[in-house]
Amino acid sequence: MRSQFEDNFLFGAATSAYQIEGATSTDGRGPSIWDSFCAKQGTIVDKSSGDIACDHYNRLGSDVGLMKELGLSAYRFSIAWPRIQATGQGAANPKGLAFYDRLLDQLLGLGITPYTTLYHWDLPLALGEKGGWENRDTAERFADYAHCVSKHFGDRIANWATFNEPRCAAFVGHLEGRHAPGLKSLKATLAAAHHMLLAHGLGVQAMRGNTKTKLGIVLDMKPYHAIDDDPANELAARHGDTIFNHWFADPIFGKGYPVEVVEAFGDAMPLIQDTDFKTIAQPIDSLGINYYTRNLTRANHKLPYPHAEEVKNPAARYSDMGWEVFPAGLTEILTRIHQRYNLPDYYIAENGGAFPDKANEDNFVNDADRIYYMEQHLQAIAKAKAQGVPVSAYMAWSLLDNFEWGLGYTKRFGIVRVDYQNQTRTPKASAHWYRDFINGKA
Ligand code: GBH
Repeated sequence: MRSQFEDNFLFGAATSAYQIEGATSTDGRGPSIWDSFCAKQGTIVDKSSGDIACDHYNRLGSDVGLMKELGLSAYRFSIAWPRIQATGQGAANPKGLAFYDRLLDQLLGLGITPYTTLYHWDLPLALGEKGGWENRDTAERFADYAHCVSKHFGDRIANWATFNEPRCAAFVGHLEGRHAPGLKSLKATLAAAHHMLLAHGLGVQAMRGNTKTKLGIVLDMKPYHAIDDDPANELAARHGDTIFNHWFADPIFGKGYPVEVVEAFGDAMPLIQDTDFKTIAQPIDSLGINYYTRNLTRANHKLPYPHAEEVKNPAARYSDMGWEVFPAGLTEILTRIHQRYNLPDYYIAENGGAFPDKANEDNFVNDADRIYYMEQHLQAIAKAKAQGVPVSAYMAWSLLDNFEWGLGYTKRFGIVRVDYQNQTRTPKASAHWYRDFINGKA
């Protein structure tokens, strides 16, 4: 199986700052919208927060050592904007930069290729209080932050993504209200979506002169499949698919918003300036895709546009998130996206599953479900590669069990178990399997 991937194909794991770092007020880190969201009642199912999380901030050395032991050749992490600029603007905080300098030194010293994301949802609270992503000025602030980190870290980071899942940040944060800032407004959602896209374009512009390495973005994607051939269901699936997979990608790759988006939401859209689409469509070098599942769809006109209701597949396996395990969807997404946008490079920035892990008294987890999941999805990638899609890396989500946003610590995605009582890390069976796979032994 390893032989279906080139020798220089990177096999890594991914994390994000707020989900693992903890140390939320250490060394000059300012508060983020997630700190204040978690402090509100009724936001996080187990009333937890990322205050301590995996305490990664204080366990950097041993965590990177663990990556090496597991044979990883790449690591995708995110930079916490409020560590770099406590209020989202002004001079960079030297202690914040120093933390990521240490991380990079250790990764590079051990031959692990660093991939980074500048925005994995932890907006500085001071900017949140000025309207957050509803405020167009936040895009300018982001460009300034992007300039600052790219100038400092330069070519030591092999692959830069401006955003992680802007779709999720816009919709789950501003329409569903389950993520920070917890709004339920279509107008806020559309403004946030547009301003994040604008921030992406301005950010790429700001970084281009500071680094020769790859610039891009990470989008979440999943195919929508109609439950049967009833034309109403097929239409709902088609519209759902466009909204989910192309709303963000189309403008980034120079096509503007899909017509469906403009038709459905035009009246509630924020002010779009003439040059915005040109700014958003900066050439990029690499697209990261987060893939977890598909959406099996039935039309339901009681739901807002795209009137797509997700239904269960009685024949399928499901993860602990209630997501169908559907590896073929990853081959489909990769081949479709390549056909439509024809990019020079793709990587899987996240893929993995939460499963009801049971640890024994030694904290060991025999997570056969996760091994099956990873193996099937790696095979799905190999299939897309055989059809000519240039995929160059795979990042398992996640290196560690961590803070799963609104679901707190109730879901475990790690290939390494974290015992939150004492912060012990124990590689699960999947981590052993992954190491063997990477070494050509599985
Ligand atoms: C990715 O999002 C994220 O990039 C990553 O941070 C996350 O840990 C991972 O997937 C697994 O979910 O908080 O109650 O709204 C994919 C989109 C975001 C959908 C988190 C599920 C959790 C439910 N996911 N969301 S809730």
